[in-house]
Formats: sequence, C-alpha cells, structure tokens
Amino acid sequence: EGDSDEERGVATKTRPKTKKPSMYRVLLMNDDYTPMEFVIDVLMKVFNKSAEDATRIMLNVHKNGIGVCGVFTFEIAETKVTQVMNAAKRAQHPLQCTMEKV
Ligand code: TYC
Repeated sequence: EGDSDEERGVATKTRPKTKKPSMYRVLLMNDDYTPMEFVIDVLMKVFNKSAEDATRIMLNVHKNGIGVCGVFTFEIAETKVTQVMNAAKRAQHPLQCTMEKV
C-alpha cells in the first residue's frame, strides 16, 4: 500500500508534458456569386455534413455573412481550408474559407 506508485508521486495520473491541442474554427464567408448548391456540396464533401446540416450552415452564412463549418486541430483545419479553396478555384467561384484560433 505504502509502496504504490501513486502514493510516491510517480507520474501516473498526471502527465505535465502533454497538452491539449489548440483548436481552430473553420469559417465560410458569404459572397454574391457562389451558387448555394456549390456551398452545400462543399459542406457535405469536405466537412462530412448531412444535406440538412449543410443547407442550414449555408443559409446561416448567406444570411449573416460568415459562419462556422467546424472546429478542428490546426492541421485538420488547414487541410479543410485548402480543400474548400481548391474546389472554389477549380469551379471559378469566389468562395472564401479561413480559420481562426478558438
Ligand atoms: N450568397 C450566395 C448566393 O446567394 C450563396 C452563398 C452562401 C455563397 C454561402 C457563399 O459561403 C457562402 N448565391
């Protein structure tokens, strides 16, 4: 009992070196030209949203000018921003996507 790691203070439950990763919001910007269907398609393919959720997010961005697609660790957020921007560029739509630290 008295010899247990826990009572001697050996690192078991607490791990000072591990940190929670910083999280990043991925944001979609409204514009006047990108078709609603294209935005819904991007939200379904890049962010794995259902048709219903994608439509709700798209309409929220359309109405408010900006909206959150999801919150991810840095690399995942960066990848999704790149995927959205590449899809928009390929389709010649001015859709803009960015990320910001939560
Ligand atoms: N405002 C666009 C339209 O009326 C639709 C749109 C929604 C565009 C969301 C971009 O992030 C966006 N066709």
